Amino acid sequence: METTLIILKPDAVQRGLMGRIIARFEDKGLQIVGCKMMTISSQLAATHYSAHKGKPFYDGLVNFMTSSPVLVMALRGVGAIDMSRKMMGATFGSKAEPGTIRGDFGVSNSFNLIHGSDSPEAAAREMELFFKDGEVQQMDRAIESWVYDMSGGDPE
Ligand code: 3AN
Repeated sequence: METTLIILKPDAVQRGLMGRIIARFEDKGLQIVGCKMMTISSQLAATHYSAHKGKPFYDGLVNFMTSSPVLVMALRGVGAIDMSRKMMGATFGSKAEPGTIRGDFGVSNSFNLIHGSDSPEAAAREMELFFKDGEVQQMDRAIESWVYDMSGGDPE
């Protein structure tokens, strides 16, 4: 099982898209094990996006991400990191395929609605940055054996 960090960005929150985006992940079978609204500080945005420091879009990105509240989510599932990235679609709303979150809900390149960790290393780092101890739940889902084939012992 993997746990990935998803951020519904200020545009998704302001446009009232949280419910529809969350529903897509729940419909898919991914489990929400952490969820909260917060306003990202400049310091946290700088740490989170440190790989992009110096790029032409960096200042705009930090301003955008700190401009209004976001919703952060921890999503758990087998292959949750790649699966949620596929569901998000390409980085730019103008290029993202229909059927993806960015492809269906946005046209902008910089206001692209959602962030998702892009590797297991990034997921571990980002989960630590955005969630404190005790904020991510360990819970058994009653329907787990209908979401996954558990007949071989491992979720399949
Ligand atoms: P993704 O979110 O699809 O993983 P990254 O990691 O390449 O994309 O970029 C991180 C964020 O930086 C993107 N979500 C997007 O908001 C912003 N970004 C990346 N490239 C550009 C760009 N050329 N112009 C404006 N914003 C960009």
